[in-house]
Amino acid sequence: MPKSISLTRYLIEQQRADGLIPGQLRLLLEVVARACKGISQAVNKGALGNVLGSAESENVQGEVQKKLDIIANEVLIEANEWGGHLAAMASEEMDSIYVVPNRYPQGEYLLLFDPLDGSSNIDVNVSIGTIFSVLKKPEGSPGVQEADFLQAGSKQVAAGYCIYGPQTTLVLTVGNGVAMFTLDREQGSFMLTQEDIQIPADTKEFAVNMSNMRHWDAPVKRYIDECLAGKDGPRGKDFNMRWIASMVADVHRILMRGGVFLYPWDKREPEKAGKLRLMYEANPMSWLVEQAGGAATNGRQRILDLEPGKLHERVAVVLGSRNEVERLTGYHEPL
Ligand code: P6P
Repeated sequence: MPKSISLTRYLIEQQRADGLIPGQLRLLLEVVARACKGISQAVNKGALGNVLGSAESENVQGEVQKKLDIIANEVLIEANEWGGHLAAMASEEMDSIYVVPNRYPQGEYLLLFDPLDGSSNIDVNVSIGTIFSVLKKPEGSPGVQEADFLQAGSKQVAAGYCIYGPQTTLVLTVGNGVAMFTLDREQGSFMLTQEDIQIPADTKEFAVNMSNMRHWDAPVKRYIDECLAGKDGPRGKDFNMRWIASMVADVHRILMRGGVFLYPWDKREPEKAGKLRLMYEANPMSWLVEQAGGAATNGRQRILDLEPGKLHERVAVVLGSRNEVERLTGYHEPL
């Protein structure tokens, strides 16, 4: 791979090669990447920038917001509202959609994001990240309303995340495989460092919050028990466990070396189906994982096939190495 392919060059060359990235979408992705650079700067300042700690407010999920949650949300809104490529935005941190103000031209895309996922890790200096998903505004829809966002994950035209860890790394798909760009802080550019990322079909590593085990349904308990039984059990191999409690970091590890990630249904809040949000966490991550050869279900159905009923809908998530996801999904009764 030539050493110096920037995100801009990559997107232009993809646009030429397969037309998957119309000009407006390329501009949108470059604006999102620039916003992630700004968020990375704020995250990296930490205590020096007075950005740690809670903001004394709650989001639509009823979660206490961190200062950086709000900063990241504002950076994404301000970066994207004026460019003319978006009709509206939706965020984990905002109750309702944000329609591009009339003083700016409206575009054909809808941008959804979790501006800073894993924010419980901010104050303890553990990797966090921005997750984003791009949909097209339905044709002929006068203006833009929340219902325009309620599209299955299979309708996404772009999805990605930016992880703020030892490196700041942007991982992106437009439907033609998964590419990774590492931020070169001297140049201020995201540089292509890996393309056509592939998740191994098998793994010996699972990621789940084990403290919730007593609340899971039987198929998930069976799957994890078999992993814990190791080589003397039905799986015939020992498993390792990782849980960073930051979806971006856990999914990034799986894209880099395989594994299976579970945030399963939990009997404590059965109506919520799961903790993670469908539109701006599960859908973008599921598309990335599928584009890298993995699989993603809610335990029974392909996540990307789920028809959303609400903007902030939650979902159970099992994603990663295809053979492991299919095994666990197979333990559930078909619908
Ligand atoms: P728990 C972070 O708050 C998040 O939404 C995901 O990033 C992460 O995978 C999960 O919640 C962690 O949840 O219950 O283990 O703290």
